[in-house]
Amino acid sequence: MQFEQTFMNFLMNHQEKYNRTHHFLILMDALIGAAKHIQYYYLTGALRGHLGFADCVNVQGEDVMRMDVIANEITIHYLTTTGKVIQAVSEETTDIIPLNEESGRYFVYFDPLDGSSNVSHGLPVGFLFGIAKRNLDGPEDFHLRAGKDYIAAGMFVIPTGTFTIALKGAGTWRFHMDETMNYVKPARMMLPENVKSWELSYNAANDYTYAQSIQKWISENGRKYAFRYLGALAGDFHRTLTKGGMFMYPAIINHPDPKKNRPAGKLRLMYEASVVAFMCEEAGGSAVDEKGTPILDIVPENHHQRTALYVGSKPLIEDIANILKS
Ligand code: FBP
Repeated sequence: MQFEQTFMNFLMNHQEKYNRTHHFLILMDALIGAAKHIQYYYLTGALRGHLGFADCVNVQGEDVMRMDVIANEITIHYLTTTGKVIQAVSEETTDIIPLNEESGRYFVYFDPLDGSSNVSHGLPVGFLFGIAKRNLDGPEDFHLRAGKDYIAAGMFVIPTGTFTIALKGAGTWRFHMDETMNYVKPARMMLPENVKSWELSYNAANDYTYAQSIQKWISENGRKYAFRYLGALAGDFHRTLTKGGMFMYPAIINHPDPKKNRPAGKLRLMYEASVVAFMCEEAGGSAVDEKGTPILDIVPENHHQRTALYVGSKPLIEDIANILKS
């Protein structure tokens, strides 16, 4: 019989190796529990009629899916049970969620169900999270953390049962769900240097609305790489991490209908862009915004702040960053 190392065993060894505490194990156990619960509801969603709209809009002004509400409720429940979370930020909750502000140890920023346009089709979506730690050397001022201050970030691709997590200074690791619904078999992820496997991923229907410099870059370089687009950040970035290349969601600034312009970008900084940027950097890649600024250096002014995103293999991101800065 073949037995694989479980994620929790991997993490306990990591905590022991770096002389860390049990607190983080309790938090990660809760996030794993939430992901499995969300996976179950998504897998049975079509049968149970959970894949429709919830007849309400979220703080972003977007129509909310029933599964967004279910996934958000499940995640907040599990985070609350730990007693370890100071505050949480969720894409589906307008305000910052106070949980254990006195004795909590971590801030958790999450998107409980990323890739809404795939939900009604039962296609892959994601559960994204970023974790930062309380200031243990003095009073906590509850400021919103930049990605570079995260201690961990990860994503579950649902319902494929793939879990990828990056631990600060310890790399990015991928796990797969086994027959007992445990995440097992840790594999270290490093973006491949061989450009032959690189892929580009972006919403090609929008390319005429991007900055002229980005449109020019696409026309000069687009055909050098395979093109793939799932329409869910978790799924698309999952491929970028495996194959190399670049995922991008540029600012939309030349849309014929000015109301559809998104000069600040579409994706959310704290629980989408910083999460994939953190995982990408721990896997040897990088990520920038529309000004060519490293995503992990951006200090949020608002917990639902948006940003443009270019993430992937360093040579491509450096190339794009030089164009964006010029
Ligand atoms: P939410 O679904 O969580 O709002 O996330 C935004 C998102 O769906 C990303 O997952 C994806 O990369 C992008 O928007 C797709 O946007 P578009 O449909 O404009 O290509």
